Amino acid sequence: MTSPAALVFDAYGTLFDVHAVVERCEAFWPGRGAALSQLWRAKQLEWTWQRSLMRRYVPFSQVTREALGYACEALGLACDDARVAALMQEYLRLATYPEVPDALARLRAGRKLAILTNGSPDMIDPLVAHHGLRFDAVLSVDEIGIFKPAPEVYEIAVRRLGVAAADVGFVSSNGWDALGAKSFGFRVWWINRAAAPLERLDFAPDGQLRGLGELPDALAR
Ligand code: LAC
Repeated sequence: MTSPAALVFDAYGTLFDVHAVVERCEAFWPGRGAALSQLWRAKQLEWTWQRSLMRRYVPFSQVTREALGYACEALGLACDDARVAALMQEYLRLATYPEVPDALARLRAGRKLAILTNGSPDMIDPLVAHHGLRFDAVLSVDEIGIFKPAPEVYEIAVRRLGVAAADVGFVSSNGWDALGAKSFGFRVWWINRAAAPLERLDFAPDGQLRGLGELPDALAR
């Protein structure tokens, strides 16, 4: 099979580690950082799905802030505006997974690289700039007002990159996003760092890898 003309990456959880916030959470609430980070992320995602089904889009930055407030309340952690602001700031400089910068540099030759994310521009643009990462396009669902895995979202990449769906390689660590992209018609690599079981939706990504560093070789096969 020919190598994809464009590679499109999910952002949060794939390139950037959302649980990089744990350290700051720990500093505020010792012993509770990991639990807070897990619930924060879980609610952030759940509400994107709920809002999309209800057609009640708001930017991901708002969803993320509201999910943080909910998670603190649910866990009984006192949280003021200053702590919310500090943790939202952390989201603008989340660590990349260690292999990401090198892998992106190796993947760049001869093809377009893009991000397609739920993240609104006020979140994703500063984060990409913080790490000095170079992409041909940083695409956000914000331009159409519905979250992944709505098919319209994946269509953004086809339209904006000018590449047919079958020529797009989509890369995500979020199993539900990988399958959303596969359902749409992309070739999909699921970055399954945690060796999690596949979501049971009757179809599968084209490949499963343990990290982004394995992608250049997978594309060459
Ligand atoms: C994103 C979410 C799925 O970056 O993490 O789109």
